[in-house]
Amino acid sequence: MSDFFGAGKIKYEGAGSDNPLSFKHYDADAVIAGKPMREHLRFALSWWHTMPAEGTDMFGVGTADKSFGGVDGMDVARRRAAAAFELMEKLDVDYFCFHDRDLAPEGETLSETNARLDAISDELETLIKSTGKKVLWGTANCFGHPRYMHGAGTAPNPDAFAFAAAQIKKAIEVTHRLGGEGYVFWGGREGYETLLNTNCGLEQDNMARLMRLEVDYARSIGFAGDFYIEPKPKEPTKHQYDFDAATVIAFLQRYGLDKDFKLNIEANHATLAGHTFQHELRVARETGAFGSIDANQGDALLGWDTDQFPTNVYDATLCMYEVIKAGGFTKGGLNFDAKARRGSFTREDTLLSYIAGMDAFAFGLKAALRLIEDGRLDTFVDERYAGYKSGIGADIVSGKATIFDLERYALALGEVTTNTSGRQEYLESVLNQIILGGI
Ligand code: XUL
Ligand code: CO
Repeated sequence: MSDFFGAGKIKYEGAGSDNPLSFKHYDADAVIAGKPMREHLRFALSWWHTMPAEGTDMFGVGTADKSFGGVDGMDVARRRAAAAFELMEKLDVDYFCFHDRDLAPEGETLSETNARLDAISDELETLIKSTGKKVLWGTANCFGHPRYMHGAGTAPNPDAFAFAAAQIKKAIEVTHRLGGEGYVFWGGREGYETLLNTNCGLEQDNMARLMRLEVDYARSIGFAGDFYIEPKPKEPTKHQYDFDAATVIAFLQRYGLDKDFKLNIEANHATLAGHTFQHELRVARETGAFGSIDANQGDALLGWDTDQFPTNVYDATLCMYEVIKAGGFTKGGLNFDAKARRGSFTREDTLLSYIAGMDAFAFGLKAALRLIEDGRLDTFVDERYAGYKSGIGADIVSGKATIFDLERYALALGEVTTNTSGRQEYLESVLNQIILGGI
């Protein structure tokens, strides 16, 4: 194994440890609620932020050297693959996620690009076999190249649509070949800058056509993984069609794709849509569309996707509460779609960022289990809706009550006198007690 990152394997040392290169909460093989923590959490490394991203922003060039001593494109790509597996080994991260273009640079033609991807896939296949690491999901970068300036599946130019179709077909083949458990569609430029030049109806019809073509092809080659859509309301475009979980679910139902897709919910995308992370997870769970998570956090004061490593234990707890209520992950997992800050440019910063994120979610898992075991929240919610279990409430739920029955009932009632307190502050104090009690 390479030694780019310098530290040994990161070990669990418990909450009292002051060793920064240790886990305080993530004890991968400790069994809680019937399975090891690693199986509850299914952590994944995001190739794009971790391996090639050098910290470039709108105002400055990169600050981190991600060449790993390589000289040209494919040499660097191979070294990054070795470094990624070293990092996963050291952090005990079992999965990774990638875009096709994260793995290998584009060539002059699509055939050359595909050949490069195949060459890197040969190496990845060997690394996967020797380490047991797995692909959580793959995807295609159909937003970075100038050909996709107006979108890919929603491009006004059918040549761009065709190119995207071919690129995604190849990305699905690579994901399948590497044993991927999922495939993500994130609509990087599938939206618009102005309605003045946009045919929204045709664009969305075409996006649905592309998804149907790709899903059918994937199933025809034996890919049995999950397909996900990752909602995001804006950035890079002013308005993205996959705005939020509810919008995506309506889109899937409208085009008859709801049996084929689940959702990959990203925390910072929820914030950009004006929702909490928990809200998006709740919508996914209650519509049976919960699939996977891009675990990161934004900055409440900023209006863009900062993709920070998640350290907010309240959000992590409420996220894991929804995951457990959804029955846990099946093929999905917690992918850290997160990057160290531009000023945190060292390799040790990469290790420390992952440790911080993994510990926050390990803590969140334990706190969410305590919340469920404690039962006060669940009992409160059950009792709040108990009126629907008998009398007029049961008749509403069963559909037995007609509009005339309800009118008769209301007339006889005179006034509603049965409201009780929502007790929000009490419930927030229960949450505090459980979270803080677990330190
Ligand atoms: C961008 C984003 C993507 C997707 C995969 O905001 O989240 O990295 O996760 O394309
Ligand atoms: Co993401």
